[in-house]
Amino acid sequence: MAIRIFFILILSGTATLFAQTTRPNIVFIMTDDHARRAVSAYDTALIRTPNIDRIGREGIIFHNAFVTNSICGPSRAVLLTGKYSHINGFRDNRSRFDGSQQTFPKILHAEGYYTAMIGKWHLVSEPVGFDYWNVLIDQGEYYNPDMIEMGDTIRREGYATTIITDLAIETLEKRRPQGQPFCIFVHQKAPHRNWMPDTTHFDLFNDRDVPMPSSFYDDYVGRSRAAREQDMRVEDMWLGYDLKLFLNEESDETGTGGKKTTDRPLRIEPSLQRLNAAQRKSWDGYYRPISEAFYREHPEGTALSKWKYQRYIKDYLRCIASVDDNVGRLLAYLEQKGLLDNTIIVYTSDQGFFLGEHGWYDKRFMYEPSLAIPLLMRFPPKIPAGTVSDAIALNLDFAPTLLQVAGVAPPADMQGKSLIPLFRNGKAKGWRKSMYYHYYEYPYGWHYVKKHYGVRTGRYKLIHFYNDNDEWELYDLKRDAGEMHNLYGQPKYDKTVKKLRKELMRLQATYGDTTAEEKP
Ligand code: SGN
Ligand code: CA
Repeated sequence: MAIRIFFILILSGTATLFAQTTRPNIVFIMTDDHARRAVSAYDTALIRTPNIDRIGREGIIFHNAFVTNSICGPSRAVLLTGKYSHINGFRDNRSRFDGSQQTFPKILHAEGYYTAMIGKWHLVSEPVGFDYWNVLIDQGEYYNPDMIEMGDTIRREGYATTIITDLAIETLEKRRPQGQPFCIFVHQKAPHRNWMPDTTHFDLFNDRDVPMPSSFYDDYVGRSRAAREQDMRVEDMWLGYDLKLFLNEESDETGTGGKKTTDRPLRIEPSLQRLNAAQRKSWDGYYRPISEAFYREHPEGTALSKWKYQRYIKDYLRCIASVDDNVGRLLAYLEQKGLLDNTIIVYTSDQGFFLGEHGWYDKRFMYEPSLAIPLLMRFPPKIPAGTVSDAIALNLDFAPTLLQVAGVAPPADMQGKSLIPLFRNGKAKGWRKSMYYHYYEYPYGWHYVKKHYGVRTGRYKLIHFYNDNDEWELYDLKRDAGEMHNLYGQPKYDKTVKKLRKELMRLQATYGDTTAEEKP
């Protein structure tokens, strides 16, 4: 009898141990403002990102992944809760996350997962539901950032992308209890404004110009006031802060610059004061000659716009090069520790970004460059290598997907769908054919993008801008991928509009969104 009980104990102990050690781990890598076309798995025109690409090549790549509200804090709140902004309460970057609500890291933690959040947080309240957290303050700094480690603020010397990756590796190596499954969030600041590259990446892209999008000089004819009245044109970027010009006159910062009007020494922009002596030396070595050439050549008109675009896009891409290197380091670590294949690795961004399309930087609009996100996942037990999906995937889906991967049933009040049915071959019967979007940050905040909501199907997009205007836009994405021709109001599209409005109302009812100030 005693022997039998002993065996039962051993067996059940082994079973628990087995279940625990084989429950998959989760590594969720999210960058800040990484446009889909700046990942070479999607488009090779801008940059090579071999390490990010590897995740998709050995797993699945989603070609129609979108966010439900293209701005930072809101996107992160959707990730954690699996609920739309009007439900989780975080509608724009002025909000404060209610950490007492249900989140999927909290559920995983309760189910025995070790949970860690590292890097950009941007939800104002303290992280809840993590065994370990170490986050940037607000937007964070690229160089020598201050980070809050479980309540203590510590300055970390070095470059943010590398530091965040180091902390992630250190957490996996030293902090996490062995034998317990883990879920770690690696949230980079890069490539967020003001696009400060690591000193090790200055030499990239110096030998060529990056192609400018054909819509760079967009005149917004036929589109809403929202498109015309935003404040996010590359042409209006700040010369010192955004474009790293050493300043001659105070007015150079937001003016169009061009001529060196006095013989006063060129001054560096105040945000660069954080750099230590070695970083500063390297920084000055690269940017000072650029500033001197600028004042020598004083570009104007289109020459100035082109100069600004190249300065912007090259620094943006250099920040991504560093992200890619660090993704490589993290993958190599997991591989070396034998963790790679029992871990689901997700690579994504908190939203897309304009890389000069319509003349813009930033995001917020429901237009494709900011609505779409890169989304690649690797998980050999469930995802065959080389899987491609055209299905509409949303950031709303991350929470239920990752819970299900961990063997936990997603709570019924989560509004996303598990992406697991798409893992086998990128398709699933009865999958959603449309998505709902709602953006709120107006008239306060940055860039003055008017409030709007809309619906996107495989082919069409209908947007309603409201609040201080009441305008609609309709795009046929098949014929007009660049969203240059607003078809709303053309009689030939009346039927399409009617159908889309019906779908919009259906989605608003499904998700319980009564926050739109004017209903269609
Ligand atoms: C900062 C940026 C804005 C940007 C917001 C929101 N200005 O305020 O350009 O739109 O963040 O970005 S900066 O001068 O501080 O760089 S988000 O990704 O956090 O939503
Ligand atoms: Ca962002």
